[in-house]
Amino acid sequence: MVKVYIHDNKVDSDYRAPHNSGTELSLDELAKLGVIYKYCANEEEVNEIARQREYKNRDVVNICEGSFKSEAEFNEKLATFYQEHLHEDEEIRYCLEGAGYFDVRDASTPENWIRCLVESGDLLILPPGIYHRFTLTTSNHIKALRLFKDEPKWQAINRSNQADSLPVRKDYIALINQY
Ligand code: KMT
Ligand code: NI
Repeated sequence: MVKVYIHDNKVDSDYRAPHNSGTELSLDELAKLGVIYKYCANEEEVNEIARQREYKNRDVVNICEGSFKSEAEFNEKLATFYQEHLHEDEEIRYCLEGAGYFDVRDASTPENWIRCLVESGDLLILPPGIYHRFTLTTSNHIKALRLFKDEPKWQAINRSNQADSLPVRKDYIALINQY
């Protein structure tokens, strides 16, 4: 079961630490950011969601130090995932093993991050245009299923003025303003 809370915004310690400010959020509050959480007991349940939402591709990522050629490559990958970014497509991630943190930007207090701790069985649906980032926990391992609407390719657009003015970003702002 996912755990959702406001990140303490402290940058002076390991970003893989929990950084729990002590303020938890409900799944309803998370849904107001357009983020949907589901627990899936098995991959069949994930397949059903993928079918309903017309997903065409997927891959499995195994992120731990041993799965990269060098420590430098591992650190580089983590740095990429931890860069604040958005996607033009919806992002579905299903945690198969291990754990990870998906941080999504709060809408009412945009300097805040909402941290979602996912573990085995947790599935998150991030809407197109939401700014987010990802990192491991101190256990340093996640195996996750990544679902792609179309191209089996991970395309991230880092936060910038240009990203802010993309139609997908404007659509996202319009979406959350309805809640
Ligand atoms: C993303 O878009 O931030 C990711 O796909 C992170 C890696 S999935 C565990
Ligand atoms: Ni992403």
